[in-house]
This record gives sequence, C-alpha cells and structure tokens, in this order.
Amino acid sequence: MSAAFKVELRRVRMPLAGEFRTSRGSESVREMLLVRWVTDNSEGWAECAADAEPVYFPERLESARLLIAEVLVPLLAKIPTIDAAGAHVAMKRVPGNPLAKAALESAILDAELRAHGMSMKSYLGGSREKIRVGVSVGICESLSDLIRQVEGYVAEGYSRVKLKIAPGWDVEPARAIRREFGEDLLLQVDANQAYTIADVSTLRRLDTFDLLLLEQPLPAEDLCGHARLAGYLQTPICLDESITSCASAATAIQMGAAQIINIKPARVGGYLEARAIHDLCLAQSIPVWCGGVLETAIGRAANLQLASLPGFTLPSDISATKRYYTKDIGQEFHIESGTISVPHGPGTGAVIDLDYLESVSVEQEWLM
Ligand code: NPG
Repeated sequence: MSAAFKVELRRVRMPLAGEFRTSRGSESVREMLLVRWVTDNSEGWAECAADAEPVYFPERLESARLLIAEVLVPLLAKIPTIDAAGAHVAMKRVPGNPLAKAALESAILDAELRAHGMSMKSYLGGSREKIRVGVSVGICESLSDLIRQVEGYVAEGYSRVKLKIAPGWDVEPARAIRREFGEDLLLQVDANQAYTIADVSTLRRLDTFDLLLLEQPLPAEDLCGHARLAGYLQTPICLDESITSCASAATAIQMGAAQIINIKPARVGGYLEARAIHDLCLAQSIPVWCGGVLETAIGRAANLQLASLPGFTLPSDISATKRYYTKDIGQEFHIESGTISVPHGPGTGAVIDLDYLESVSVEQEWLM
C-alpha cells in the first residue's frame, strides 16, 4: 500500500480499580485495542470497545483487530485523500462490525481535527463546557455493600446514580437506595437485556421508585416487546443495545419502543453516526445521554466532547477516572459539582502518557 498514512494497533491490559459486575458478567481487567492513525502532519488515537471475549458486544478484540488490519485499512488505502466523513461512507460497504469501524473512524477524526487545530466539540456542533455525569454501580454482594458504594459516589458529587439490575437484584436494591438517599437523588436502572415481557409485574414494581428511566429491559432485537412494555410502565424506557444506527433509532422511536436513548458511540459505529442519532432525537424531542464502556482517557475525552451537544439533557455515564482506573493512560478527569469539564485542545483533547501506555501494552503492530 502507498497511502499517506500509517496505522498502529496496540493491545493494552489495564487493571480496573475494582470488579464491575452486570447481568452479563463481570470484569476486573480491561483488555482493549488502541488505534493510532498517523499522517504527515498529525496523529490521532482511539480505543476500541470490544472486549477480549464477546460477553456484551458480538464483536471481540481479536476479530476487531483482524477486521481493521485485513479489511478496513486496505479499503481506506485505496481512497486518495481520506477524512473521517469519507471513511464513514467507505466503511459502510462492510456490513456490521460497528466497534471496529468506530475505533478506526475516531482515530482518523482525531488526527484530522488535530491537524486543523479544531476541537471535536466544535466539529460536532456542541457548546456546553461542563457535562453532567452519573455513575454506574455494578451488581453487589449485598444491599449493605450497595448502600456503602452509593454513599461514596454521592459524597463525590455524582449527578445521578444508575443501578445495574438482574432478576433477583432489582426491586430491593432500588427500594434500598430510595430509602437511604431520599427522593432528590436522580436514580435509574439498567437491565442489560436480562428480562422478558413475562417479567412485566416485577418491572411494574419499579414504578414506585420514581426512576429517571429503565434501560434496556428486554433483548436488543425485541422492539415490539419494548413498545408493549412501555404501555404497562410509568417509568420511561431507554434503549441502549437495541440502537445500533440512526435507522434503528428512528424505528424504535416510531414504534414507541424508546422514550429516551443512550448514545454509545462505539455501539453505533462512531461519533458521526452518534451525532446523526442525536440530531434525530433532538428533532423528535427524545432526550439522550452518553453511555460508557469503562473508557480510558482516550474514549472518555471523546465522549465528553460528544455530550456537549444540546440534546444530551440527561446525565451521562462518564465517570471520574478513579471510578475505573487507579492510573490511566491519559490525563485524569475529576468531578466538580456533578460535572466533568470537556477537555480543551484540538481533536478529542486527550493527552496521552506514552510512558505509562508503554508499560500496559502487551502487543503492538504497524500496518503499512
Ligand atoms: O461509566 O463507563 C461507564 C460504564 C457505564 O454501565 C456502564 N456501561 O451496559 O452500559 C453498560 C455498561 C457496559 C460496561 C457496557 C462495559 C459494556 C461494557
């Protein structure tokens, strides 16, 4: 290939500050793929959300690495001048694989914006400087353990709390948190697809806790089920895993399956698709917020840029660095009055600590 770019793929292993447990599994080490897009005058970084094993997303780290190396990069190398928008269109020729595409497109976008000295926030059309953020609390061993954790997060100043739920860990945790922390705490729950429509009576009991939303109660494909369920619940339904593109968001809204949408850039194939979903939701008065996948500073910085758009009216899953990492590969993010500031500087605004990155890297390859 004789393209005017080089790509580095790096596999890193980052220990998590603590175990994170959801209805789909638990993790205490985050293994991920980083993509570095290098041109003559700039470079950009992105992280791929694929896990080592396909527990949450259908893609896995190794399949994403192979697709980027053997399919996507050779495809882009045939295009004379490549930018993020061009890459977005070109990669549509390859079906599926949003996590791999998101990582590559985001690295290209970061490099492009850094070359122009422009922030991702300006590029996407955002204006907010401080992003209201919430914390996601995994399934715990006991209610007292949950209460202790939430107490710590409330003391740190998070704007809202999201509880991971699963059958057997739903009504009581929500009741306990409401009882302990009162009506003013913004509270929501996330089922990660763990229920079926037959669980409607359990899910209706959650209505008593004045939740902001119930996230992804049913399997991702079951839009009809979500639309039916919405008819039984007062709590608004928010879709996460079901929304994989702007088209699927439009269908879900039209069907009455989603009253709120969690926009997770990786899940929808990148920040350009994420912005399109935001624009659609804003036009249809559907509130959105930015979801997270335990990002390092690279993805955290980019998500803060996205969440500066006007339709992100609910607190986002963008925690302070220390929630997940004792030490990160980039700058630390802190909570101030329930918000995290959008980093300044061009591109995502992420500032990478190359020495620490080196120490957590387990594999590295250059394509081209
Ligand atoms: O704050 O980054 C964060 C985590 C938010 O709960 C969170 N993410 O189901 O939305 C989810 C969950 C998740 C974690 C999804 C890891 C995928 C991987």
